[in-house]
Amino acid sequence: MAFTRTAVLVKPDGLQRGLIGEIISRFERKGLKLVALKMVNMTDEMLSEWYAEHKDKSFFGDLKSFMGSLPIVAMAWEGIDVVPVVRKLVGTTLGREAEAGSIRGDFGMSQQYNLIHASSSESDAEREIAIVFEKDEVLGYNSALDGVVYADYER
Ligand code: FUP
Repeated sequence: MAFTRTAVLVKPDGLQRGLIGEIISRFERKGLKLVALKMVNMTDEMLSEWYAEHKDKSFFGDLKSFMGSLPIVAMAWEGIDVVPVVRKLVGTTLGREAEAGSIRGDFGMSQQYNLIHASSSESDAEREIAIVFEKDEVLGYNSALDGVVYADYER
């Protein structure tokens, strides 16, 4: 089975709410592997590229100014089927409707202030990781947990 990567951002509201550790901890406990991590001030140019699919939406400008208002915490996580796994842990977009047990469901009430971004496909993940990380900032490695999290036949 293929190990893939996904991009995660803890958004400005997640930073302000002190949820960085909580969010990282949930992915760690799930058995995912952290392969890149840094704080970034997202520029308007980066955000226009990040949210290109929303460029004609009414909330585009507002969303970009929110996302650029404070640093975000950018991460890349690795695992089998990691894109859908992380989306499930994150929950649906609107916090007050998101499933209890998910990050947005447990901590969020808003649509825009929804704490976290997670890539929606493998191609988006590749594109997004390249927006925030240089190639040499994404660090693959053998984790001691690899053989505990997955059975041999799965790897
Ligand atoms: P998600 O994939 O769950 O992060 O959400 P979407 O791709 O649908 O939306 C991207 C971001 O736009 C979300 F984080 C929330 C934000 N948004 C608004 O700010 N206003 C809206 O009316 C809709 C979405």
